[in-house]
Amino acid sequence: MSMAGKVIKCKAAVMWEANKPFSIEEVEVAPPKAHEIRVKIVATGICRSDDHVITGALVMPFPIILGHEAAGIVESVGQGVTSIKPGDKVIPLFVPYCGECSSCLSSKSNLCIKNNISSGGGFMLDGTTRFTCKGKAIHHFLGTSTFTEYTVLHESFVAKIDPAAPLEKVFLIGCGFSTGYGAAVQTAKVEPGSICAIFGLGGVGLSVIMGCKAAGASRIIAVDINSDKFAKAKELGATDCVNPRDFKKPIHEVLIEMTGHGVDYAFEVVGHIETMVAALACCHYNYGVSVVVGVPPAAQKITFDPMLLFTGRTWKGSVFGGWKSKDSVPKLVADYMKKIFVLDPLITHRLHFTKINEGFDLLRTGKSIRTVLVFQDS
Ligand code: PAD
Ligand code: ZN
Repeated sequence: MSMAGKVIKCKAAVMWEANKPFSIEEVEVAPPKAHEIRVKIVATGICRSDDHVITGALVMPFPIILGHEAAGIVESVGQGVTSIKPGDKVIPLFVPYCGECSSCLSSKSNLCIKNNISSGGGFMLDGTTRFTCKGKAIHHFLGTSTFTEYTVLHESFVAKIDPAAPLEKVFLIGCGFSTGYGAAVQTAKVEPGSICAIFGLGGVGLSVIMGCKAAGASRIIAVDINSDKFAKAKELGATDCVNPRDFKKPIHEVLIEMTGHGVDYAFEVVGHIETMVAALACCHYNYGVSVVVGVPPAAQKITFDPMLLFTGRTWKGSVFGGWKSKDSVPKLVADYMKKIFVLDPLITHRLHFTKINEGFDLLRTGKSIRTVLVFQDS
């Protein structure tokens, strides 16, 4: 029976307040309004950015349905949606593409002004929500909200992908893989022969390693305080692995000694201000480029020696790997289908969606890279 135009009742993982477990609830998902799309989520990954909301490092309004890295199938569309139809396979986009704003029109940027990150978010573009639970409106997250059987997305937050794509793999193109890989090939534009350092070897940092390798970097130095992450980093292309806790001196000095004058490109993929400064300081004193990928912790400020910039280093940030999402996501899916890169090594755990709290424990204890949550019982 078609539910188009009707409210769908389904299960979702609601985060009622900060620092609490998820609670699996029955929620009501309103039909899509004009230019919106209702999607049945098939697979969704657990990313550290979701956890940042729970801890308060990324400030969002509660109650909220988190989740932003996913793949699913269109259930119904609102008025005026012409490019996507029910049954299409799609990936939600936490960085939208409206195609009209100064960022979308510029070849230099990808952060569409309709993004939900810098605005403090929590709502659809019209300022309302499509989720209700126990009579309360539940907030959206980054225009996506994928820890639910059904979600509603504005059409500028959706990319249609190859109908043959395996959703349990390509969900990673919705965040972790594209963010890391793009930070190397798109934001930094790593050249062949470069020396790179990557701070933080989660799903995103390991994808930076893949990007550096694909770009032909000659030395890829992987940095993490959890040495259990080193085997996978080496498998994906790291040439050296360094644990800052094995040294008395600061990590940037260790990296400068290892490389002579510092690295060509450094990537901060943790989300701590200390590693942001270390990733700037370990760059080549003249032309090194440092890219902030980790989400900056709320209300913390950085103090650093401006001489680091004066002498020629560049400091930049990268959201969603610099990709213009709507255009690039289908292309990245096509590249995956052509086996240009792999995703399997990043997916270490598969759990039923109702075990979401177990999935977050695996992330917090450093045991998982990516856990994929699935909605089918098998
Ligand atoms: P993760 O938690 O799986 O990986 C982080 C890694 O950092 C872990 O392996 C930690 O052991 C390691 N780590 C912790 N402290 C240190 C330290 N002091 N020095 C070196 N390593 C350390 O996270 P993830 O890979 O899912 O995400 C990484 C960051 O990227 C996180 O801040 C997330 O919010 C951010 C992110 N940014 C974007 C974007 O668009 N810029 C997208 C997705 C995720
Ligand atoms: Zn993410």
